[in-house]
Amino acid sequence: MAHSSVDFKLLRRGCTAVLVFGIINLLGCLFYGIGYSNWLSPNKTIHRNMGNLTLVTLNFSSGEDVQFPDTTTLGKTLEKCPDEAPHLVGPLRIEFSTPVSLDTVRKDNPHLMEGGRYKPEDCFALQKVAVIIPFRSREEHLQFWLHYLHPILHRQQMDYGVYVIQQHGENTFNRAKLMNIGYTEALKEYDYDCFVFSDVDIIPMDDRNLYRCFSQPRHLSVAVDKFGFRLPYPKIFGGATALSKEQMLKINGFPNNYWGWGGEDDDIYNRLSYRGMTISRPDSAVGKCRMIRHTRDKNNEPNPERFERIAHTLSTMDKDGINSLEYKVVTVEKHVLFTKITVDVGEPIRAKEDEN
Ligand SMILES: *[C@@H]1O[C@H](CO)[C@@H](O)[C@H](O)[C@H]1NC(C)=O
Ligand SMILES: *[C@@H]1O[C@H](CO)[C@@H](O)[C@H](O)[C@H]1NC(C)=O
Ligand SMILES: [Mn+2]
Repeated sequence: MAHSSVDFKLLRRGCTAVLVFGIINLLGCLFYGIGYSNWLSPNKTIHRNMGNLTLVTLNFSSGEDVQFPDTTTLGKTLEKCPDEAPHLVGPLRIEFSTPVSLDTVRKDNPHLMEGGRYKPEDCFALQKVAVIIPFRSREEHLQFWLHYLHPILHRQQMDYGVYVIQQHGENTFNRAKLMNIGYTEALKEYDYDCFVFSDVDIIPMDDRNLYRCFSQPRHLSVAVDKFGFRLPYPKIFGGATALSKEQMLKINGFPNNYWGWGGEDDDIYNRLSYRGMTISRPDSAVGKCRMIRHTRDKNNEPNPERFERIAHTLSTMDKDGINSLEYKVVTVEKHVLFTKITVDVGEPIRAKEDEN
């Protein structure tokens, strides 16, 4: 009896917390909703300045699947996985009130192979996907990410691996360079044909949001709660994205010289657009995501050079990217749930020759 009354108290406390959380969320949505109403009008030019960028035409491309080479010739007799994975469930309940332990996540995902690798057992995956997470001291976010994403990726039937690319030391954070490193290091391990780049705090709210590649570069985090479940501006290409190896090579990867917060994602958008590509996105229902709330990280201040840099992408992209990438691997750790590669990315060069 005493036992059940304790349970009840706990339950009541839990409910109050959920209610308060809900109200806060609702207020947040209202606030953003009013501020950002009518952004989303496909194929319409919206001239509004969001404070950091002038907007241009939004082009929703259909996002057809890419045809990757037939993999059934690799000695396996398995049939190709179906185009539509049969175990998807649609909308998911995502919340961050109760921390999850990696032990639990490991138990929940018994099919993982060392290094956070998975491959469907009963069919041949359509794509080989490396999921790259640029990272530094966000252990709690990583736990949520692994807890939610492994089962989703499992249901999506991809042959995938999770790579956490951790910036070593205390220097200013360099997200795009970490993503270049993840791309390079993952390719040394396996013949991946698709690369998903995800911030550690972005969780999709629908498993029909496929974490794989399409005929055009894919933006996955299209309707984030933080932005009132809308695109903050049409050219946004941050958060979580997917690029095929071919698309990566076309743009020479990402810039290596954006130190601190902001702009690197806009540079990547510029690169794609200068190479004639358009952005593919799921619709705003399937593309709903939650972002784990957090305060600004240490040593990731807004980058004062970002506006200057994104104005010159066209002339810098061919010499700054995968072809100029330099770094040192500090450690490689193979965990069950992920591969963690700690890297020394160096520090900002403020010299003249680095300017365009
Ligand atoms: C929009 O996308 C379509 C199909 O991908 C393409 O043909 C068209 O040129 C694009 N329009 C703009 C303005 O980029
Ligand atoms: C503009 O804001 C978006 C969303 O927060 C961010 O991803 C992007 O990097 C910013 N761009 C610049 C130039 O500050
Ligand atoms: Mn964040």
